[in-house]
Amino acid sequence: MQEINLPSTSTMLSKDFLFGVATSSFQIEGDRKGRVDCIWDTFCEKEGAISDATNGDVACNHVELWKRDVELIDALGVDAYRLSISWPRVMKEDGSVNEVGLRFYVNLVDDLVKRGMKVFVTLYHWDLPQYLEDNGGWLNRDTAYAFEKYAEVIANALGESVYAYATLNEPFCSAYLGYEAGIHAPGKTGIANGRKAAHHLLLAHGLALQVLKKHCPNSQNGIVLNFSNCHTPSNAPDDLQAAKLADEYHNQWYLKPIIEGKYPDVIEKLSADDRPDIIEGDMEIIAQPIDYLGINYYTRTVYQSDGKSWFEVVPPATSELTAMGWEITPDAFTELLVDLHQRYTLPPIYITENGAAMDDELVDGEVKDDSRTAYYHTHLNAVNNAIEQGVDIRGYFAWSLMDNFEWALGYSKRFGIVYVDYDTQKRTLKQSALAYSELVKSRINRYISGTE
Ligand code: GCO
Repeated sequence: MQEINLPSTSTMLSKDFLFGVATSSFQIEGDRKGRVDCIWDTFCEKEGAISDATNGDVACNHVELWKRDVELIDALGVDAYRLSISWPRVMKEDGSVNEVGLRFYVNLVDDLVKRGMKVFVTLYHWDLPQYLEDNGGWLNRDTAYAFEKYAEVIANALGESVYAYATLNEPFCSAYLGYEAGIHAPGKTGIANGRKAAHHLLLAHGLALQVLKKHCPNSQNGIVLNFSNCHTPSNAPDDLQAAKLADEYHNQWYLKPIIEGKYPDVIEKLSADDRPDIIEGDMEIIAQPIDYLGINYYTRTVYQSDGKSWFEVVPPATSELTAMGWEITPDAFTELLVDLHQRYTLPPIYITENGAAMDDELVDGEVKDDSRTAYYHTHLNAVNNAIEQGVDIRGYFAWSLMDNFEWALGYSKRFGIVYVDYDTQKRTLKQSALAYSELVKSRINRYISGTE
């Protein structure tokens, strides 16, 4: 069996470094009747939107099976679990709280805490209540204020039993994929829409962060952003310029406002109509200090000039791809972390997602996913390399605990370290889960034997 190893001198093997697994509400929960509709329910009904024409009605049936899932997480030996809360399970259209929905999360967090687990809660992992979308969703500034109210409900209910709160997960995906490229819910398109949604999401982040800091000052309060290096096929000045623009447009657009209170220069290239409306005071709300930055990383992207002073994606040329068609680029992960560290004054970092979809097969009760284990091995070592170069990284979460609803690709892509049989809801640990668990548990043996 393929193993995951870190150098014995790695600080990642010390007690303070957290290892965890991650999931999100819509991708695993099911129990649609226990909540109001969200934009993903609507999107799933749209012809051709989801490649296998599935939806989140049942998913991993986690709302019913959560106790078993928590036992599974505990058995892996991880220190932390990252989950997200379904806004439509908690807030009803009239602004009142769905007490049954809220209780679900209170019980879940309670159980995790009792087991000694650190709980990372994301408030928004893309499942916007449909009633808010009906009023414009993230194109409507009011949605940011609705998010602030929802954040207050959660902060009051869960309080500081949550180790770390993230306001948003990957606003890039919500804004760009959802409102600009149209491949995620709600399927809107256009630059103006994408940029407006991004600004309102960042505003929502700032407003919710204030709430979290007020009610849960001892929790770690931050945000989760995704990054992909912007590489070029050549060193031609046009391509280098294209990659710089892509980096500003897709990566720095979300980080720079938070750390430095301003959008990157690429905003100047947009027509006045495409720029977001920034009201006085917005950037100050967005730029409040965060306690930590969550980074999600999967792969690099190669860009070239489109010949019109803008950028376009160059499809991967290598055969080292995951089932998503994403290149396997661990060195680029180190490069990215070091680069962000050099560019900005950042708070401590958690790697809140990293992992790979592979073509898994369950044979005789086993999933021999060596390629996924190898991915974890190389990417964990990439994190270690970044730490050695001075980047302050405090933890790592595997995406994902278990196979789940992979958005526009439905159940066709499996990211779990645990295999889910969607007919029986049986969970089976893949070999990558065993290897990850072994790595995590090997640390405990180190503390006990005092070799740390
Ligand atoms: C993301 C999301 C996850 C995805 C994962 C694989 O990073 O896009 O947080 O929900 O499932 O990334 O695409």
